[in-house]
Amino acid sequence: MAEEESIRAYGPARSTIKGEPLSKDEIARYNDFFNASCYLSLGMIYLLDNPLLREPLRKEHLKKRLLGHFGSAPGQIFTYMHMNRLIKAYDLNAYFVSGPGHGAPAVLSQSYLEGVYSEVYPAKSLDIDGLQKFFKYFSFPGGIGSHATPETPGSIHEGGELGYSISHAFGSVFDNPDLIAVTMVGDGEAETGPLATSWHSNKFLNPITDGAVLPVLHLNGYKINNPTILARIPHKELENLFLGYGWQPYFVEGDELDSMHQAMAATLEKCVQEIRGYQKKARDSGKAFRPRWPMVILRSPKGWTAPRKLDDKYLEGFWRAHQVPITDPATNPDHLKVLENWMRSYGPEKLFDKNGAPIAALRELCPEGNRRMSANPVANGGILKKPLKLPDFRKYGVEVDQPGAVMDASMKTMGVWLRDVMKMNPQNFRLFGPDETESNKLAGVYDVGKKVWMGEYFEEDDDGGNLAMEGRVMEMLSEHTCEGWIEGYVLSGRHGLFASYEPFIHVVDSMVNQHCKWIEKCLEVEWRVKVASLNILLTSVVWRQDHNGFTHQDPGFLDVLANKSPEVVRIYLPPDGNCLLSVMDHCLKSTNYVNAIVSDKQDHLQYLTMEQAVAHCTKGIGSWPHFSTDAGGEPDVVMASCGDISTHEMLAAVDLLLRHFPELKIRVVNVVDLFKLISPAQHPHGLNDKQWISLFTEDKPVIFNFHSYPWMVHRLTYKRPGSLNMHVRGYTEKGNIDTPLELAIRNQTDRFSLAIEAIDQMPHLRNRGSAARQTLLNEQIAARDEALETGMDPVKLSSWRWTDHRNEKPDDALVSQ
Ligand SMILES: Cc1ncc(C[n+]2csc(CCOP(=O)(O)OP(=O)(O)O)c2C)c(N)n1
Ligand SMILES: *[C@@H]1O[C@H](CO)[C@@H](O)[C@H](O)[C@H]1NC(C)=O
Ligand SMILES: CC(=O)N[C@H]1CO[C@H](CO)[C@@H](O)[C@@H]1O
Repeated sequence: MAEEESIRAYGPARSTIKGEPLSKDEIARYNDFFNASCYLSLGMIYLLDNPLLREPLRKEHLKKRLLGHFGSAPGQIFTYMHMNRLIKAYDLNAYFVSGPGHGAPAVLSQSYLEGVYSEVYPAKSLDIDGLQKFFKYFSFPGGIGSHATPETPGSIHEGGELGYSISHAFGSVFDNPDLIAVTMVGDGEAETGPLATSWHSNKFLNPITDGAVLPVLHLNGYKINNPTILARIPHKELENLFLGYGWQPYFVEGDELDSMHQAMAATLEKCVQEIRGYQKKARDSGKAFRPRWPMVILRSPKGWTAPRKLDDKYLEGFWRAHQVPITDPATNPDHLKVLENWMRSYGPEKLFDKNGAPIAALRELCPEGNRRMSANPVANGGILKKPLKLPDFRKYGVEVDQPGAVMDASMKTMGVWLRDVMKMNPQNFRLFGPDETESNKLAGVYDVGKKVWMGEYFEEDDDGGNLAMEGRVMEMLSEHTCEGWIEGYVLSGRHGLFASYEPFIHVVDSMVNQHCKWIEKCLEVEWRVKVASLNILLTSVVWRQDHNGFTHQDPGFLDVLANKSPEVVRIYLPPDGNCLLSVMDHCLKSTNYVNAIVSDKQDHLQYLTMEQAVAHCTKGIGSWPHFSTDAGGEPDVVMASCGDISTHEMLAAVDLLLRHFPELKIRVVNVVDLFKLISPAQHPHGLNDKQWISLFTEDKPVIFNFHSYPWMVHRLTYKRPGSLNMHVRGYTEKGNIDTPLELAIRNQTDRFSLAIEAIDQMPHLRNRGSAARQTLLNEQIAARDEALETGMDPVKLSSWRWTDHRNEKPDDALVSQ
């Protein structure tokens, strides 16, 4: 095997870019800086006391539990410090994304040496006491986590759940033309689906209006207990892989430090020059293009600078260096000695002055002020966030002169408003989605913001493709990448909306989980300023999947979200178009939440005027007197609903009931804000029990038609007064290729099932109701038969419209045939 094709991380540097930009003296200083950083990383993992080893190391100085990861740290440090040289030389606006955030000692040590950590946390001062605390609180109860958590200055990416570094980084550089996100990608991380697909983000980056991501693929060869795939394929194959992804990979490989410094310095400089060169070319000419953006492949040993072996076990350059490299120093005196010698080999007595502060020569290698990567305000995006300018949604509403009798497309209406949101916020609002904007009836936005596309173009693309080099809509068929982009975009101080098919948002359940955890933790970190909410619009919902069938029926994302901390999640199910507008307006103004908004994309009945909708959505839950017959009195039954289609069937059921039993006192209740149902002790939106009773009563039957799985409503209303009277219908995982009504019948959420349930729950109707019950059952059977026979729902039922029953004299009411 030729020398340059070796896939081992040993020996003098082998690099694509040749050059020796550093003087001997500089190399010496970089060695010191690297050693100081590695020392700090080990100190965090091991030392409770004696932080500068001014006494012989004794087991009492060690933390009782040894936690954290060393293996990843040296390579990350190496990259970070060499980027500092270029930030200073070129006055770059850059920050660092640590893909394997478990290598947090790397970024924490850099923040400490930059002085940022002490500015943010004064107790962790730049002296021996501060250093002792800095070490102690790492991965320690009451301290900070062992990843690049929200407490970490300069981090927008925790890197706990692996796979999102590249998509986060891209999200942060969109519409940030000066910014460079230096992004360390773990070679283990690179095996994940989300990371693998995110390399394609380079087809969506505009060199004029966006900044750049500089990925550094960290081939340290191992994961926890396995080699990594990318580190064990031939050199050429690896190079070709990244060429195929459209990147220009530059290799830096080896472990001999002096030559590695030269290689890394030369390579990163080449990358920075190329990035700035492409940007200048595009910006000077005004012509955007897709360059082959540079990336670095850094092949260095895992646990670089650790002892090569501990007893007869490999350590440096092997998976055993992944976490705590020497696990038993407290009980094994020989290993304690090895650890001490190792730590001393970095020369802490030379690197820290008599007060325990890093020597000036180290500090001089760091940039200043906000150029320090851990001080970059982009990583505390709330500081940079400007509120959106929002057009008055009231002006975009649907005209509702006859409630429940007008059909309109809620989503399309909202799309027009969204278009104007884009128009008024051309640089800090984007719409993200996996190829569904058109299908989701949001195409109105293309009038002002096209779909970003830096790939090749065909003539036909002009035919409604809406592709453009510059645009506001980000579409890639990867929910992971879309979610990562919007997270990065929002966390760096901007605003966005992610529109997804309801069933396939599950693809990013776990990413949304992680984002919820991040923003929740941020609430506890004083210096973090709130960012915009992450808004997820769920459409193409479970109840309208006529041609897609069972695979496309899954409303369960709401269950996932409901598990998250109530401080950071909100769930809205607007029943009609005016409510959707009101809810969207609210969500785009809100901060620090994940908002899920569920709304179908097809034409639906409209129930509320704009004025009523605003009042209803402000309350989040309410009775609808214009659909109720209990005016001022006790209801016989409460008919409740949550969700647009569920509300439609529920009102049709009310209509059926009133036709059969004109004297019935029915109260119609609608829920927009799902967390109104839960106890206020569990969610700030929850109704108290008095408010609850005023809507649902404590002794009358409640038939509740829910958009999603019915158990969720039971779970939210557990222990509510009268909760045993609550009869919830929802999707029960029954589906196929169905007509809308037939699908509802299968899940017993159709008007007949609801009306029958209501009859069954009213004791005074049990005997009298028999005839009506029979009629309803017959109608349901006939409807189902017709659907199976003709492929269509009976027109009489699908074209059902609400008629006002409130002024009917009993005789007016038609008893169903
Ligand atoms: C999605 C996900 N799966 C599994 C893990 C558990 N895990 C933590 S570290 C690690 C190995 C990571 O290897 P790599 O990305 O190469 O990081 P490094 O070698 O720099 O530590 C694994 C599997 C995780 N954090 N996230
Ligand atoms: C840096 O640390 C290594 C041990 O990892 C040691 O061999 C080397 O001498 C140190 N360099 C300096 C300049 O002290
Ligand atoms: C046909 C069918 O499977 N119907 C089911 C619909 O859901 C209810 C519960 O709400 C089940 O009891 C039915 O069996």
